[in-house]
Amino acid sequence: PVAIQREDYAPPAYWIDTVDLCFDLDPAKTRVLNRMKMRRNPEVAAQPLRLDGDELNLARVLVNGQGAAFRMEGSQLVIDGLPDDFELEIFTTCCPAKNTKLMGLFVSQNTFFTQCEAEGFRRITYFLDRPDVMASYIVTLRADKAAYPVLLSNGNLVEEGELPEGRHFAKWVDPFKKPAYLFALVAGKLVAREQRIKARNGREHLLQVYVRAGDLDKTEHAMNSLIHSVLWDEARFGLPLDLDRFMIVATSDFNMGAMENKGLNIFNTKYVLASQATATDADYANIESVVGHEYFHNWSGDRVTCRDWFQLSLKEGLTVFRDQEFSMDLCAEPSARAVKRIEDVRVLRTAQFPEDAGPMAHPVRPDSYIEISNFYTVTIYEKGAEVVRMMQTLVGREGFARGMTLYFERHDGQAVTCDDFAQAIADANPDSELARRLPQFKRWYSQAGTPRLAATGHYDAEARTYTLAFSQSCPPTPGQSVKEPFVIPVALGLLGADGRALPLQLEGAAQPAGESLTLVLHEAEQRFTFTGVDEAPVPSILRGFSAPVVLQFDYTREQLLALLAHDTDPFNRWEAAQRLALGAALAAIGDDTRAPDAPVLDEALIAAMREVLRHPTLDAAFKELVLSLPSEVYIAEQLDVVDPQRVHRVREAMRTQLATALFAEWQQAYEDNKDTGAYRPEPVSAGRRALAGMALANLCIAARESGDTVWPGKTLQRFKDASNMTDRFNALTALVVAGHPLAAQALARFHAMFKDEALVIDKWFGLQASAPDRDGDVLPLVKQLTRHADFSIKNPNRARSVIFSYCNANPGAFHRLDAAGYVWWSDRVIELDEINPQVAARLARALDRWSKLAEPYRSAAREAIARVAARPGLSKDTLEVVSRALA
Ligand code: HT7
Ligand code: ZN
Repeated sequence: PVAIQREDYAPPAYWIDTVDLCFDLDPAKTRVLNRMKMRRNPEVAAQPLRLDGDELNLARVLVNGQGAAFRMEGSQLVIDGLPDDFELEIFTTCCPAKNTKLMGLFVSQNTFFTQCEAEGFRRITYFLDRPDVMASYIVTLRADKAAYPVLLSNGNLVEEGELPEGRHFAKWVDPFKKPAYLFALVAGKLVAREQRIKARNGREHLLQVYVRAGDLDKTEHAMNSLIHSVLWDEARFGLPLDLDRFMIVATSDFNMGAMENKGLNIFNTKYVLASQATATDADYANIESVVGHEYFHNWSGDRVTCRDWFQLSLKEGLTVFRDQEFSMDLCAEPSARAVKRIEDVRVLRTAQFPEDAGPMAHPVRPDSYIEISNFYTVTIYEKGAEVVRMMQTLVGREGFARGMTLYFERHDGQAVTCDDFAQAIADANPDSELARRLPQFKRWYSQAGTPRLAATGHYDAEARTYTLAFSQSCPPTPGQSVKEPFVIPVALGLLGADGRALPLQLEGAAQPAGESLTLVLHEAEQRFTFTGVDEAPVPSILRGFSAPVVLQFDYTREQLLALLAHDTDPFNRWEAAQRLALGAALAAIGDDTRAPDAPVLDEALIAAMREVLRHPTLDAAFKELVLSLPSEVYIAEQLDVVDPQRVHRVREAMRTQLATALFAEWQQAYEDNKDTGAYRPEPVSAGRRALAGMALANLCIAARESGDTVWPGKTLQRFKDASNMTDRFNALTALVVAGHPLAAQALARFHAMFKDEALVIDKWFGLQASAPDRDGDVLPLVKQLTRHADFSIKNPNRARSVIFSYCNANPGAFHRLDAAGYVWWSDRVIELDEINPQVAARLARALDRWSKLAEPYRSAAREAIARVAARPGLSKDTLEVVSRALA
């Protein structure tokens, strides 16, 4: 397969002004009549028209109503000798029932859905399937009325009626031009929750959430999230809803989370359906943020879209930033905002940092790809959001809002680039550090890899100065051996020995800053001196995680304990605990003489954790985060050579130690937080449920060690009595994680209770596949789960719940000395590749970091990847991933 290069971008040779599509929907053979008004792009040298197609049956091609000569070049339909303006009519058929790739037009539970981003529209009809070709769409859907009573597409319903033989039709007109990737249709037996709202600007809208009949009672939260999203975007950025009707439709077969088709968002059921009996607090929070994310795309993605797919982060990074801000702004308490920020950083560091250090590392704006679906990554999304966040830090919140206004004014209705976005934010803030250093700032778009920011502090007691010296570097990544310095905003404060914030007077600055200030680094090495510093301070650097870098500062344990006890910046307070726990883990992992049951955490750290757990004013969600140990993946990332079993054993030892040493505190935390009253999925009570769940898990682990049966018994009772899924699932998890014999009956009961709730059964599978390994028992269990009557590898959610949970979320069970986990992984990648290459390629990434593994894991992992790569007929999706891994 050939790699597409960003540098090769050329504008299209033809434009499509209007598209009139008529579908005769039939699962076995859907007929698609596509009539386009097209014209030559006068700015491009004359050339044949090349239309993209994929797995289509072509029946007819007419140019201006006449049969036309055409030829096929690979999958492209090529027509020569076209006039400057013409009408092109193409008639094709396709088979949605056999579409297991879930791209283009497919059937799920007797309902038709589409997925066109990035290149799915070409599986529906021949087209200029690229985001810079924007057209007006008129869509007519025809189908059997009894089987498909609801017929939906983008925009407004302008006509509907009956047809002979029990069929009916609906005609939709989208008032906005759009690229093909935003096209959508849905047809099936669906019901809708409806809400009419009046926006701040007075315009009325109809909001609809479509689901299968039995699920209507689980749509209230999605609808509320949508209403909040509409109001928030108007209030925060002045961006109103531009449609009379905005629809969300849920499907249980979907490759990703959701899709922002104009006016007709299609969602994975996982991000729509919630009731207190079936969804956890995390599910509720995810629904809020994904509904927000897709809605915010209506401007950042739909009104202003990407010129080409290399610019994907233009819409995805910006929209993740917007959904993160949305979720934070919905938090009533400032502490809940901080918790959300910590959670977002945790995702970045455990998923994006490894990506940036591995074979799939790529810049936020990549330079080349073989299969664009492989680039819907945490780098494009989460790191892209951090780049936008740094822009906001550099221009201020109001300045950023001004920049957004300018961006949408300048580019409404256009397909643009990441440069255009950064330019608009800078132009709206000409006196900002961003505007001053824009070309350098944009290295965040062009250079891959996570920068290392090394800092040292020097206190001069005589001169009463404190000097911070910074040096930045960035490791090489595939295709980029040398990196230039980045612009790095570093928010910081200084603490005195008693925890007080020290005043900040930067040498050379006219005014003292408050308790926190932001330095803007731009050179490889820079020093900053603070004057009037009366004591050796503890520096709190990179507050709020002000840049996506690895901060290397040689904190003493005492300094970290001081930050954990006193920092007013919640992020760095949490970070101090993470550093302490990480330091202990790394020391134990590196100690070859360590006895298997030797303690890992020292008394001072346990005492500090005890303080946090007992703290009278800290909120529960924050406590839960501080008490959460760094994940095995995060610990492994800090090592040059990883023995996954050793990492697993050390982390388990830490967990057991925290569970037993803080037994009394866990009991208290459980008693204090177990009753949260009538269920409300908001951050404060969710935090209390999370802490109660963590306490229960620790109490069950401690009970395992002591032989106590009281807490496991109480946990089983809690599992049975719970009035919401969060409490029930936390209790079940506590029994499973502790490996208690009562887990088996709880799991059986859970399955029986929820056998008809697919999303809950996904949890049931996922929990077992991610359970801690005891003597290699998880792989046989996972194999057994794939033979369970409820398992289907064709359903992406179910495949993820078993296969991904095992391969990606259970390193202690996956990395086996006998390599059986890797062999099983390679079999599943190969099996999935024939069904759904996108899902297969995601799974193929589970061994991205193979070259860091210690022997014998390293050789065995390489062999398993090579086995996949050698498979004849592999999709380009999977081939790109495994080839990069082996390169
Ligand atoms: N923009 C959406 C991307 C998406 C997608 C991409 C490839 C294959 C299937 C897909 N489904 C949705 C999702 C989003 O970021 O909002
Ligand atoms: Zn998105």
